[in-house]
Amino acid sequence: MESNTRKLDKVVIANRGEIALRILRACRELDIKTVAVHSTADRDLMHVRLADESVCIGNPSASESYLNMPAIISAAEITDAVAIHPGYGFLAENADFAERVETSGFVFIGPRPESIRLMGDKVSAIALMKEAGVPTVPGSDGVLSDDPEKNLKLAKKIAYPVILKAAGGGGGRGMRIVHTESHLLNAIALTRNESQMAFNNPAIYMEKFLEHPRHIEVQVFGNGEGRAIFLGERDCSVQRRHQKIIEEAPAVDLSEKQREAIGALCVQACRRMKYRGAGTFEFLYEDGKFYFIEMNTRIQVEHPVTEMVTGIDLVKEQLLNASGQPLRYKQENIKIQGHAIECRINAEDPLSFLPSPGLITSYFAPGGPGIRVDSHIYAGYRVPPFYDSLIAKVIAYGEDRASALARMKQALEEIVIEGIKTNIPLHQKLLCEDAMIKGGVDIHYLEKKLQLF
Ligand code: MV4
Repeated sequence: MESNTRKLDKVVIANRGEIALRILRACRELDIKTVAVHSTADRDLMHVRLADESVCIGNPSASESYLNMPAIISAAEITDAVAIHPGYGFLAENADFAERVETSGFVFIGPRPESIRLMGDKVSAIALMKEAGVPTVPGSDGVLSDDPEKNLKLAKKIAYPVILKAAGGGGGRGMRIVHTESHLLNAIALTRNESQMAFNNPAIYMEKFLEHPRHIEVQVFGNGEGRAIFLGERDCSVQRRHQKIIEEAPAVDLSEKQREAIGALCVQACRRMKYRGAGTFEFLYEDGKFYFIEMNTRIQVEHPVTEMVTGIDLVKEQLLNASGQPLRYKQENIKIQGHAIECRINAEDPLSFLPSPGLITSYFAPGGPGIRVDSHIYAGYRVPPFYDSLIAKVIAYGEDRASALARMKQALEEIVIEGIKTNIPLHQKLLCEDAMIKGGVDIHYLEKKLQLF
């Protein structure tokens, strides 16, 4: 064994549901032992059953279990684990958690705490991207001042509509659109207050509000020592209330030249911060131009579409990186081949979007060429009411977009989930829409469509 590699003997999976099972599968492939930590509501999760060991860490409420840092670190201590994988959501982008994991002597399977902190502050993230040459939205170039005259002048220069965002926000939290000058100063005061309340940070910034963008994100992977690669992009524009429901790779109508250019800039930014592990640069894409908005320092829900078109197992790479292995891929060897689409299956009413927890009485998983299902459910499993309603991800791969779409349609015909309501009928309806068949819809498409249904 090389001196810079450590055996990742045992990993704590600090998450639940499909991603916990996804991480367990990657660990098994690499002969890494697993510890499932779970709440009292999650004893029957599939990955708890499959894990080498499991530790109950608290009550159903996430704040008492999956967000309970001492409980998770204690579980790592008593099981003699080496590393902790946070998955997505919960503590995945909590810099304090990453720090506590490392000061407790464990490997945090994710970026260094400083990177998480830097990207968690949206103002410092944008500043770093600008330095690296990544295109950003025209805006305040830093935190908004307290000078009303200056702010009025700035907004006029940017031109209305503008958007105010909390430096501590992200993912759609702490934003306010301002359409006219007469509303600006009041809006600034309100957004500052909300920002202070929600994020304990009154800092806000201003951007030009883009009215009909697509949401395109770039997947990167860094070795933590200044080497990084990009793994193409994903179009995640089909969303409602900041919850994505369909994602695909590659983005339609993006030229190879554009892809290479934006990818190279993201790699530059990763090099500058010696970024470690998997990360995602979020962009708005409008009129053929990219505008950076945020960086996510975690493995994302929609990572499978990237895996399908690159042939690279991102979770396995995370584990290998955490074990000290060098990056196994060179940029020139990464080729985007074919097309992949993911439909997120949620336990919810397809029209009202109200959660629909309860007992799954029967389950049949779709299959056949190009179909992948990432899910933890089984017949007899009870979906608890305490967490996110995501119960499965159906991913369809094809040699081109039409083929992936055809396979997805068939998969949604085959899948059987009985006992609870799901959004499968919504997916089936959407995949028959002309705009979806054509591709390239903007971030407002779904919400507008739903008003017509
Ligand atoms: C924007 C925007 C338009 N212009 N910024 C929402 C989530 C957060 N990540 C950033 N968001 C937006 N920022 C400017 N300058 C529109 C959104 C936005 C959005 C972005 C991505 C995906 C879905 C969205 C839904 C509504 C608004």
